[in-house]
Amino acid sequence: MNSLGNSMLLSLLLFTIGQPAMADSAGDIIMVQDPYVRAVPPGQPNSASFMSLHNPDEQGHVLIGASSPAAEVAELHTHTMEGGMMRMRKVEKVDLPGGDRVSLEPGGLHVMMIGLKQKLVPGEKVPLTLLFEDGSQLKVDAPVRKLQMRMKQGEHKGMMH
Ligand SMILES: [Cu+2]
Repeated sequence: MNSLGNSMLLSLLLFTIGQPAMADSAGDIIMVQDPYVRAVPPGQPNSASFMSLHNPDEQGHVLIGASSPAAEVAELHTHTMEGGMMRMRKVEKVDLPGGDRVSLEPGGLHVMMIGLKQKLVPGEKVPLTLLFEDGSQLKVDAPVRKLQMRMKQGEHKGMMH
């Protein structure tokens, strides 16, 4: 084996040994409340999942990604206003400050599920794995839920002539 191969093997070994103890990992500490995945019509390639993340720890933790067997790719996204338009963009991480709660909700932060590999049937559960900066993971089962479209303001029936 050449020296490059040796050093790669060594760093792999060090990486394995250097794994943080799981006892106080984010995956053990962070509490996920009310996770759900948005039901989408058949043929729709993407969906999103939402939840509330509570960090009861004194120190902050960081969500850096997610994965799900239901989608090719899962990305952390947020919504921003750009030139009067709501746009989604990918974020590299979501900070979870100690003692605080962060909501992933429609119109804000969400886990984007890109390239759906299965139908999202309301009532069924979709496994979702959250990945944290310390290398730990947290698995949740998120039920599929149909989101009601919000009534636009001013859409009431006109009674005046
Ligand atoms: Cu998105």
